[in-house]
Amino acid sequence: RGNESLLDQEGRELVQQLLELGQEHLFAHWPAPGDSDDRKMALVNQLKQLDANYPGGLQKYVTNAKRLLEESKSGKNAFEGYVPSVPEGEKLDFGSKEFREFEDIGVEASREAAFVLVAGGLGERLGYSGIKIALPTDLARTACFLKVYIESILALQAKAGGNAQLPLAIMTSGDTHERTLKLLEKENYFGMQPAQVTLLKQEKVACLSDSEAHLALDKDDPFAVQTKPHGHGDVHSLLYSSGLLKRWVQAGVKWVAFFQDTNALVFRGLPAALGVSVRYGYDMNSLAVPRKAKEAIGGIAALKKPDGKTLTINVEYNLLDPLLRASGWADGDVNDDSGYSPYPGNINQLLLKAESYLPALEATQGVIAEFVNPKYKDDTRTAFKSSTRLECMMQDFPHGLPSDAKIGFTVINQVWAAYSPVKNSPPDAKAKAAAGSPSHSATTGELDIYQTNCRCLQMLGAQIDGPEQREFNGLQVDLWPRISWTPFFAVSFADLEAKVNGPNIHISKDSTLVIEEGDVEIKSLDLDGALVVPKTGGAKVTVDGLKVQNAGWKWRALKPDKPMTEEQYIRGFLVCRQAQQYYPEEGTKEKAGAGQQNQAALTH
Ligand code: UGB
Repeated sequence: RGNESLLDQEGRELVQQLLELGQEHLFAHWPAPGDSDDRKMALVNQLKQLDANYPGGLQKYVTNAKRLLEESKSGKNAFEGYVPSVPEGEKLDFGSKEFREFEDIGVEASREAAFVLVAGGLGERLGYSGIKIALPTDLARTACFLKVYIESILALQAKAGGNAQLPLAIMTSGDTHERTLKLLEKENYFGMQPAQVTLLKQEKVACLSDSEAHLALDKDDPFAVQTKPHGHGDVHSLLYSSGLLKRWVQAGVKWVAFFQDTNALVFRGLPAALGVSVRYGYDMNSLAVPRKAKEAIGGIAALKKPDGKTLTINVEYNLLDPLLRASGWADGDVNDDSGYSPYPGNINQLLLKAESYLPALEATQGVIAEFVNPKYKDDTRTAFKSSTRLECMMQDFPHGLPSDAKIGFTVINQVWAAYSPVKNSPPDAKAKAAAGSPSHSATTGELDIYQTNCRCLQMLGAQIDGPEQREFNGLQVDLWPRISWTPFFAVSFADLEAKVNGPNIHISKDSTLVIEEGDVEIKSLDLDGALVVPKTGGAKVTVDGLKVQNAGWKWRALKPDKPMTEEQYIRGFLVCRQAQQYYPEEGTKEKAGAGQQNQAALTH
């Protein structure tokens, strides 16, 4: 009371609205006018911001929160009464004839695709202080994730020919926005036109302190509301509220591909999955992996609802087992004869058909499915251990589609081929591996790139020796020859097939091959050591009859008592560059720093 005069019209209306929503506690402690006025204004300004950031404003947020908290309190299972079955979809062997056919269709369709990278998360779980997309994908080529993604899109764009510019949106957050922008600017957008790239910044949402959906005030500052991230599902509302999806569709975009921040192999599977979307006309298609029963990733399931309609959607692993048991499968979530669960593993790499995505966003404003996950103090399920908030996940999008929408999946049967994200810190990765799960570590994220490249060349008839069994950060891993190339060299099997003559290639097990130039043909090569094909600035490179023998580059396990960088720590190794050959030799200057790195490496 008495403080009304401090507020403008908008502020007064918002406060009034919040009072009607039972949020008196936000203002009850306010002293008389003249005392702490600037702090009161700071709170009202923050509330205005929170109101503006959420579709439907704080009124809608609190109303949604009350409903979801009520459901949570009563222990309602989101999938109660639903009967799961295995949805329709395609399972492909990486590199098979069928895979390549789908890939060809997908590469062709990508001329009408737009790409969305969700990169609002910080690397806390990984034990990395920077933004994850700035991490090198591998220490042979040392290109960062963002560079690999952009190069892949540009390589697809080059195939589209003409003036095509495939658009890229990057969802950032307060934690990652500035650093993402700086990285792009510093690297000249890695070759993209700045206008091709749109950054969409997600904002945090208000925290809730109890089951009545009271907004939580900051413990140290009674003039501020606590906030937390709303989740990667924000990407849908941002594509809607920014008008970006609509503009893309007007410009002819037919497909929208979503991917996560640290999976360097995503473009190995995405074109084939796009081919599957095209052939079957999928409104939504999830690139997926074989999933071990009970593995801690969601399973994609077709759920028959009590009204007879079917919803194909990701079911989180903790819900899948009880759902199966409740529907008559007494053993719950178990492997079938293939040794895997029949429900494919969700990896959040999604392909949406723009024609159905846009109307779904317009109908829902992009707020598709929220949930709340409070940690209760006791069985009364009223008070929380700490504040909670509404969250949303991008894979829950099927809730926004009509019930006759075509939703499918594309599994790549080889787990190493299209999904090896960098998510877990060394101790967590070790624990996961010990429990028989993929470690999803920086170690495997890098080594799977080499494995995939080696196996691609093997499929084309090359003789690739190895792998060697090694231990890094306590993980038992296969170290294949370190083969890493720019996507301009090969973004598809068809590219690779056209550029290498497999049967005339031999690479020994401790070798490294780095290809930075796109226009390279390998007619014959015998490599035992390290070979770098640097950027030539456009001149075609033909490797023919080349025999390389040198001391090469060594992947050395770290010694814990020696100095190391964060990038090395999370992998458990560093690279000792002992000797290499450049071919053609003019490119050598670009690698002048290699010697310095070598000095550090020698201390290990
Ligand atoms: N992200 C954002 O952009 N904003 C956010 O608010 C949060 C995240 P995590 P998560 O790959 O196995 C997902 O944290 O959420 C970005 C699926 O939900 O790495 O634990 C973030 O930057 C799960 O079903 O993953 O689990 C990153 O790029 C399963 O598929 C992405 O969202 C799991 O990934 C994912 O964030 C998996």
